[in-house]
Amino acid sequence: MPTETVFQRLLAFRRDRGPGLIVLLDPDRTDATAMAALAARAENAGAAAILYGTSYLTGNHFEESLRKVKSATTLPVVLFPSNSRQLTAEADAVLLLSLLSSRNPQYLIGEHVIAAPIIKHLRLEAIATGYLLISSGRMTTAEFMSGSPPIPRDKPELVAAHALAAEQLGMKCVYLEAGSGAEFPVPAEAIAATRHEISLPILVGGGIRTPEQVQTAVKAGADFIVIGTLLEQVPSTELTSLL
Ligand code: 1GP
Repeated sequence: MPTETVFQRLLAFRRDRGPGLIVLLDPDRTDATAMAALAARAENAGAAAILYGTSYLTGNHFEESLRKVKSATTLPVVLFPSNSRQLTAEADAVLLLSLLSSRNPQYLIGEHVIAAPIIKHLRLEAIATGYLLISSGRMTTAEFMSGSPPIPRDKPELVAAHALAAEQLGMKCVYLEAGSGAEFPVPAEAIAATRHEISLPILVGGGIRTPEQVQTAVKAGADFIVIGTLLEQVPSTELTSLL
């Protein structure tokens, strides 16, 4: 029997259990033991998947820590790389992000060309993702590193048009990103406008810290909510209370 891909698992999760939580683990900000414990808790709380990656990568325990995370959970562990240095066969898949809100070719296609033979060699499942940065109150690492202004948060129609382009380009999902630790999460209007325009799964993340913010995003049409900083800052957060 052919093995189910990670993307198929996510679609099945959404179909059978409704909108889900995805927990982001950042190896630059959290040590391996704490990440493994978080991964186990995420699974017990019914999360859909783990994202693993960081916006810069200063440490040198990337693979070793990932192995520890993998050994603590049966959830799919999906790479969330900011560049081609963060690719490893230890993961189950890679969220292959094209920063469609940018006009910087390096993050639209340049990094992907560098990564393509590596992804093939590692036999990693690539989940092509239209990645849209949306302004969130202050400059984020992703904005600074990519040299790309985010889409203004009061232009939901622009967010939706970028998402529609992602769908027409054949991407598998769209990620509306306010940036890790964002002051304000992605506005409900931007999520709702995107939901109205496309049928692809929509991931929403950045600055989501309360059950109300999760509910707002879900009501607006998000399929998966990504949570990172909250769990680093308040590790005891009850994940089940968020959804
Ligand atoms: C960042 O969307 C993710 O890429 C998660 O953001 O760390 O603010 O939860 P937070």
